[in-house]
Amino acid sequence: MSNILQGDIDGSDRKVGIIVSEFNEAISTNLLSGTLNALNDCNVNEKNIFIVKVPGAFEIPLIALQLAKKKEYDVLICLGAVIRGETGHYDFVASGSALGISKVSLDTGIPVIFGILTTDNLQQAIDRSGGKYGNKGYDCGITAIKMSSINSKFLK
Ligand code: INI
Repeated sequence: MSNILQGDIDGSDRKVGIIVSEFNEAISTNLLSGTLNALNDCNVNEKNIFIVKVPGAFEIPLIALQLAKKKEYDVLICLGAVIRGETGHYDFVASGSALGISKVSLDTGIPVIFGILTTDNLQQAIDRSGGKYGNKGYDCGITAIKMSSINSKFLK
């Protein structure tokens, strides 16, 4: 049989940083609740969770980098919602945050989970933040613990 490395969802000794955008606050708040529920399901101690609120999704990568550089966190989770409006601003904010978050993860070796909804309209964001398509924040909480588990195997 092949050797398989797979992440577990035991978060009892994990430290998690969360960066959440205040923009589209009702959506972000629901995403954050979903993430905290998932971390609770994974037995992450509340004392080991640090939350930073930033103005918009574009600001998330810098604060993710600052937290990653502290080397205190096993994993970071980025939450927010970028909703397409009438202008091209959406494209810059959505791609800026996605590329920035990916860069922080690859530059620092710390898993940084992308929990930013990018949708065409508000309803699609509602549907994915505790509505009919589930809660992306919850999924990101589970992904975070699995990724910190996998990543920890390469740190020894
Ligand atoms: N920020 C978001 O998090 N979501 C959005 O939908 C959004 N839109 O559409 O403009 C948004 N803009 C603000 C941006 O993130 C920055 O805060 C701003 O550009 C200042 O740097």
